[in-house]
Amino acid sequence: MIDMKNILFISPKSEYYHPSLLGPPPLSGLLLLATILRDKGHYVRFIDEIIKTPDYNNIDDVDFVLISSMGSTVKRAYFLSKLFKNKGIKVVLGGIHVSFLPNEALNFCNQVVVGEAEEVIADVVEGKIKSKIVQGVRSDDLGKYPMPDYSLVEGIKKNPDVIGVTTSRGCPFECKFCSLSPFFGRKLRSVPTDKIINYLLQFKGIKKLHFHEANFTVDKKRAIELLKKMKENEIFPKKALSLQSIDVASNDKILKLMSEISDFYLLIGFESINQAALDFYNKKQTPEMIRKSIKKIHDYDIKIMGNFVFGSDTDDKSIFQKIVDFCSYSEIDIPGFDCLTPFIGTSLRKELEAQNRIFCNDWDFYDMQHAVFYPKKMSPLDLQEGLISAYEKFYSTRNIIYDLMRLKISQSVSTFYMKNYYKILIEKNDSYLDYLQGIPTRS
Ligand code: B12
Ligand code: SF4
Repeated sequence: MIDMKNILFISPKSEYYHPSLLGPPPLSGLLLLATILRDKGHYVRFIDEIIKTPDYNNIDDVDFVLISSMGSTVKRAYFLSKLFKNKGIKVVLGGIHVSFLPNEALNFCNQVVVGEAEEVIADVVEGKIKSKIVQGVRSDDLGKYPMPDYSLVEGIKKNPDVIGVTTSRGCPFECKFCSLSPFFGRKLRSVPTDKIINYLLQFKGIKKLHFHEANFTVDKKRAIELLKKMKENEIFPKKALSLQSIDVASNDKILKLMSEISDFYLLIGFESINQAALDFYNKKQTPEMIRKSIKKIHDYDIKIMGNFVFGSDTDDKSIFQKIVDFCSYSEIDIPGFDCLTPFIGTSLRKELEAQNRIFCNDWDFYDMQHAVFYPKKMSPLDLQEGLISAYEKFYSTRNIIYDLMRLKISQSVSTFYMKNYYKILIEKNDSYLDYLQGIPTRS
């Protein structure tokens, strides 16, 4: 017989606007923890602040508050943490940011779980683990955990329009700026495909299915098996999105299956088309591989959300126009532009810290949309303005008209929507530009 606890889960929303916040699924890792505790007999509430934010002043009847964190949401997590701690309620923090900075987090909460929490979370809320910093466990057997139960999310539709599922963890690569391989490790660990299929059967014709892992197709055999079973079981989401490296393009079977199953969007970190920058990022790809992969993926009528990072030691002010031109002539469907960001836990951060090049440690701005360090060949203001100019140039009225003239209707519609999203992002960042004006140049 367990001592049943009332537990409130919160997936916090950052104060700043991000285009990716438009209609995304709740954080599946946090929801998985809620599902585990519910299955153990605890009473759980799950708030995703992107869906709804209740008046927390009216919430006193809980024993524990469990809050997640990534760089851009951690200040909100700390704010909520203090709010509940002041009411005498125990607060536990977890997630990628606090896992690398547990001592910072302990200024705001009672306990911090470092890393993956499935194995320890019940013992934490049941009081069997009392240490302030709790070490999580990287289990090889992901099949023993339940799948996240979306019905726990407050305010979500009975048949949600969008869900996220994490079918594997780990990525064998070591890109310099990435916190995922330090966090989940380089070894790939997967949920058994039958378990995923059983879960997805309840979402057969869902509007959007997101695969949330770092690298969906890194194990080609597994990806083929999963996609094949989706096809056999008629699991045909209207749109599907997955994150993976460009080697997906080397496998025709995967691309064919993807094109048969859904209107697939592949989010791929191209990062640059300049070999020196790719080498700086430790990205195991060449501009030639990037060009070929785009062509191949498009041959299967699959859409590409290509991400590019600005600010490598080899980038000067000419990089922004070069990347925008590349995106236009290679017809990347939805390019995303990022500032290189020294996230906690990355080798990039260690390198820039050693060179004393980080001037901003306000985590609100660790969202890949703000210049927070001194690039080598331009100023932080140049980097910020260059990022904005890339958005303005690619998502422009001129490009919308150009696509319409070539009868690329869906492309012009998505450019139109993205133009409006990014317009808001740019407007909201005016004060950051003012701040950067005042940053002294590096001697
Ligand atoms: C889904 C997702 C989103 C969704 C989030 C939906 C939501 N409702 O918040 C959307 C699309 C909105 C999104 C947006 C952004 N995201 Co995002 N996102 C992800 C993604 C792809 C999957 C998360 C996931 O499900 N992981 C799998 C689960 C199993 O892992 P987990 O969430 O970490 O949870 C485990 C542990 O961390 C721990 N845990 C987690 N929370 C808690 C809480 C407690 C109390 C405990 C005890 C334990 C615990 O236990 C879990 C199970 O083991 C990750 C990449 C990844 N693969 O993780 C990026 C990632 C988290 N995002 C990232 C970024 C940068 C962003 C954006 C800033 C991008 C942008 N420029 O727009 C925005 C910011 C949004 C914001 N809220 O401010 C970075 C964060 C880097 C960092 N170190 O901070 C990541 C790591 C991707 C990357 N580029 O490297 N994102
Ligand atoms: S391929 Fe993607 S997930 Fe893997 S280390 Fe590089 S950036 Fe991170």
